[in-house]
Amino acid sequence: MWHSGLVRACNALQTSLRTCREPCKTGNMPSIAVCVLQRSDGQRRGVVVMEEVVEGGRIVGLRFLGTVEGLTPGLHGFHVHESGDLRLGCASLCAHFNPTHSQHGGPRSARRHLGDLGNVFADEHGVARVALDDPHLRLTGPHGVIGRSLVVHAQRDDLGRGPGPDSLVTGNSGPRVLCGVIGWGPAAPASSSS
Ligand SMILES: [Cu+2]
Ligand SMILES: [Zn+2]
Repeated sequence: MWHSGLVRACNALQTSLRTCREPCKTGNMPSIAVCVLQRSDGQRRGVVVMEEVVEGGRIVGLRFLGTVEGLTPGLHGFHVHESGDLRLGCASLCAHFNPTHSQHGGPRSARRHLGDLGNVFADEHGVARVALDDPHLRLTGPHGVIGRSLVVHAQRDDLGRGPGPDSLVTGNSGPRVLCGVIGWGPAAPASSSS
């Protein structure tokens, strides 16, 4: 029976029956996005939730909140990459999200890829907390992140300050150690501030 098959698949995914059977009310437009960050071997290492920041009825940015673990202590480049294609793991996520055809920089650089979110800092336990607002990115539209991806790199992003030509392309942030596709999440819980 297809239904019991679904339930079994559900349990195999360690997802509750309730989650599988009931709609999670994403609405007609996403109110949050979610990215589960994994290693290339599929091991899960973190979650980042994205939500648009609204001030005075206007969207003024995109907030990234989450935790990533299993990193080497120190700074690690953190970017929105262009695609959400994991067929070759993190390698097929293409370059930094760059709809303005600019050069690599840091999140506060005048010239930057829109996907340039700088670095996350991993503590001595290898845990990095992500908490940043970006004024340019959105959930959807020309600057939208949904359907794209997040990548955490092995090395520090030099934010375009060099050395070498790759600084203005990748920030010399090295291999992609964690990545995940950014997808629609359920409707955000009502915010007490709005
Ligand atoms: Cu990157
Ligand atoms: Zn970049």
